[in-house]
Amino acid sequence: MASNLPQPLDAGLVPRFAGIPTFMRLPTVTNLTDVDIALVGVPWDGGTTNRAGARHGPREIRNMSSFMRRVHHVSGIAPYDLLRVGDVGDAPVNPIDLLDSLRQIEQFFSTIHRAGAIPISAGGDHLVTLPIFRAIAKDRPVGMVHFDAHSDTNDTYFGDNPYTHGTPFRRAVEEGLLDPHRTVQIGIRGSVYSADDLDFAKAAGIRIIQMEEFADIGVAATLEEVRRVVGTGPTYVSFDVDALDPCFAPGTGTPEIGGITTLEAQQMLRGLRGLHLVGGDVVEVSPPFDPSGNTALVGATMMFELLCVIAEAHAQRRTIASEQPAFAEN
Ligand SMILES: [Mn+2]
Repeated sequence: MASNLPQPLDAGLVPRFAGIPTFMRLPTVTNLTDVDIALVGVPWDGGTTNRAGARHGPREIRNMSSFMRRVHHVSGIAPYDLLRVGDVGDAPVNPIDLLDSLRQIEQFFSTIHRAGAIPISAGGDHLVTLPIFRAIAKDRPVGMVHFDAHSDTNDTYFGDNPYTHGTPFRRAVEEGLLDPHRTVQIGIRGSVYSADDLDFAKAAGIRIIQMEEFADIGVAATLEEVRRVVGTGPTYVSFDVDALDPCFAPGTGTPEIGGITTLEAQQMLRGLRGLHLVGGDVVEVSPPFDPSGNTALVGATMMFELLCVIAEAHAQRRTIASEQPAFAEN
């Protein structure tokens, strides 16, 4: 079975520093019906309000993803033995036109969604999650596990501009794409524009686990709360690398000190096993602020962590669907 599925380049035959860099050294896939999980780049940072550069994220994450191997060392999950996974390339973008980019990204992800594949994406700034939601959540809202230093639920910037990387989840709630009652934000911290910055999110019903609360209750209790909030419904995972302390991930546009460690973040992603996961992304890796490449390595590693839990969830749903067609559900 496994031999029929796309596999990463064999590091025993082709050394990790050789070859054309794709996500996880997987084959490039042009026919979207050939994959169950589509690894996608979204090289766009037109929603960035401060330090730009995340448009270069997908290329560097692809490069550093050559460090990933085939099997998860804790869970034992071997994603490439479960499902067809491939690198479907980058969403088309327009670096000088925000609205055109949102349209093009949505269109690309709609094609992936219609083909029946689940997207795991590398941004790009955090606004890219909005057109992804417009593509994959238009039939029913999704819940979300959201790692971030910022709630990204502000209203407008620079006058009345509704689309920045500080606003995607307010728009997603307004558009009925994101169910706020099934949304949990982890790691929120840092100074705010005004004391009422989080009022919209709280009033909408989003569960905010501020960094200070996370530091108090720890990984296990946070995971319990995550499970309580998102339940069994379709759930998306969005991982902004600025959720991490900048000593682990300095290469990002809006760093905030006092953040999550890489190990804590990995433990939390591993703890999402068994949820009804329908996609995910890693955003805000900004290579111009990442001279060592470490933030891109962190991004690639979190993408692999996501891939493992999402592949397992998707494969289990498939098995259930094939045994009990009445319960088939995307
Ligand atoms: Mn964010």
